[in-house]
Amino acid sequence: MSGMFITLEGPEGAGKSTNREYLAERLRERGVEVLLTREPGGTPLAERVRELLLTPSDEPMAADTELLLVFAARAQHLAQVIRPALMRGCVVLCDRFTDATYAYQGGGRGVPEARIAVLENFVQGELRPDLTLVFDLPVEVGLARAAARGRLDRFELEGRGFFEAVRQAYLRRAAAEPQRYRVVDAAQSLDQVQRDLDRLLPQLLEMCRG
Ligand code: T5A
Repeated sequence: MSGMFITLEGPEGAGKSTNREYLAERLRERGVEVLLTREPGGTPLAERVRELLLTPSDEPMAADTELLLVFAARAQHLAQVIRPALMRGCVVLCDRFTDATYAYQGGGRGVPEARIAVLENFVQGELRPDLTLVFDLPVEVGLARAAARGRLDRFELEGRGFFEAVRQAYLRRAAAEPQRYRVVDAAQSLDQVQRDLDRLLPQLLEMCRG
């Protein structure tokens, strides 16, 4: 595949969506063809699975059900959107991907990593992101930003301990594979975060063109 697959990760309210738009603009200004997408979701069917995952319900969702729904949506997204875009040579900027599964279902829910890895290999084959930006910030700051937007989704109703485990899982993954991950301090002002992204841009462009 000739394109490049960049994922944006981090806990709630870290600024992934805001900065995904910002990065896409900077890349497009320089003539790069960019496709923006997100998980869970990214196709009409996968967006319906997203609704199942995010809508609060009286029936508790078993951790394995959640895990399988996340990967079911991902299989559809890969088949319909991500793989075709990479084949066309696009840069795919995706708001969350399988690192979120390791962080939320693994770190947050306690699903063993080995079980996640089996599904990762089954659904993705050898496909992994070329680069992952982890927007890191203290849990309270992210939750306050998410709460300021209004109604909370099924994940945002979890307690502080859940999100602390999510954050630590992201940081562990980034530390274990520094060549793939860049950790961005997302607690800074938006201007400062975007100045940090500007500093990453030459390296991104080199990867896109290389
Ligand atoms: N999930 C997902 C899993 O459990 N497993 C998986 O495998 C996958 C793929 C998806 C949920 O699904 C779970 C994780 C999630 O809980 P989502 O809506 O995609 O939900 O993800 P959220 O993190 O909930 O999205 P948010 O919109 O809350 O966070 P973002 O995208 O990180 O933040 P953003 O850009 O929308 O910004 C939030 C607010 O903060 C402000 C923005 O203006 C906005 O109002 N903001 C800042 N304010 C001050 N300073 C800054 N630096 C700011 N940056 C942004």
